[in-house]
Amino acid sequence: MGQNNLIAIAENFAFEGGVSKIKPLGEGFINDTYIVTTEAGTKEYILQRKNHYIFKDVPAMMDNIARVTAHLRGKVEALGGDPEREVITLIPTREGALYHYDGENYWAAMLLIEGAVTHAVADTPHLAYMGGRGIGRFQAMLADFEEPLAEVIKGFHNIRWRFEQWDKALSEDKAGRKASLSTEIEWIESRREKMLGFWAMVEDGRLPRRVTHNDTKLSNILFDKAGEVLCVIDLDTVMLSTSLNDFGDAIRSYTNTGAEDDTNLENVSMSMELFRSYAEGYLAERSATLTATEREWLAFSALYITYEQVLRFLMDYIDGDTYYKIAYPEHNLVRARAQYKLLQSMEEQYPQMRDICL
Ligand code: GN1
Ligand code: MG
Repeated sequence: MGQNNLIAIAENFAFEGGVSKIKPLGEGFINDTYIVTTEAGTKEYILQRKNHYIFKDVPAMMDNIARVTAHLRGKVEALGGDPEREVITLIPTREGALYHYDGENYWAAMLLIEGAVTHAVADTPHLAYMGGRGIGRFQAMLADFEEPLAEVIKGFHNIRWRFEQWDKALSEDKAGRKASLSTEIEWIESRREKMLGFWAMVEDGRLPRRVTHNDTKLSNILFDKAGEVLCVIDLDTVMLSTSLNDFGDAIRSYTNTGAEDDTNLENVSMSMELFRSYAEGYLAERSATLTATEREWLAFSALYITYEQVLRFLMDYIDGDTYYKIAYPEHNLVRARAQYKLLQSMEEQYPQMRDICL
């Protein structure tokens, strides 16, 4: 979208000062994100086009985010922290709405946190430890949030639902790719029962539902220059689920010695050192409040979420690449293979992972 159109959209929001410049930020797979500079120059902002093909009810999603951030703000203030740096601050439109609808797309805005740093890879155990603490604290601050939350994406980490989608994708075979994927399909099928067994504990309440971020990859955490976690961003998928999702997804992201879409599978494995550090950081904040069953299944959640990610990348490839943004035609297949390599590495190391968490 051109600069002038973007500026016209940005001007709907209650920023301090007229909008002077907009530039793209980051490489999210789902939304489009921009940095907005204003003439006043005192503050910068984030403007996001929310993908409403994926987030089918953007107003409900923004309502979730507004209520969760208000709750977090209360906690940060009570602890004497700086709520403009330790929580996302949504910027409403000039009419006081949480989003702007331009007739085609939904837009939302927030304050940019100055001097915050994101990391693409966890290159030190300390970073992983701090990330674990950050997510642990995020969950702890939301432990007493008791309002309902909209389910913004149906069955997001629900493998039973993912299998329904998967079975449909296979039977439709929209892109005609199924025949060439028998090996990869077997990766999924051979673990189906085991993964359903885990999810059954969420369904029958053995694993409690709590406020969960659901997308805890490293790049969704802002650090300050000293390496402390400032806040957790990208709250689009905040919902009620098992908070083990957040542990598992973080491990999938932090401990990978290669890239999520590495073409060289030799690079990909799970680093036990980073696993240990993240787990220690997380447990420092959460060990008092986890149930015995949560604790027992904490390590397994990394296998579960990584498996789910293999399934989702592969399913999108089978569907003809309609969900994730891709940079080249085989991208989703490359991602699926690289995540599968990571899953295998976790499976090999599972006994030790489990010991660390107990
Ligand atoms: C997507 O929001 P973003 O682009 O960071 C996806 C996550 C996946 C991730 C894979 C709403 O995250 O579930 O784990 O890509 N988010 C959604 O990197 O599907
Ligand atoms: Mg996201």
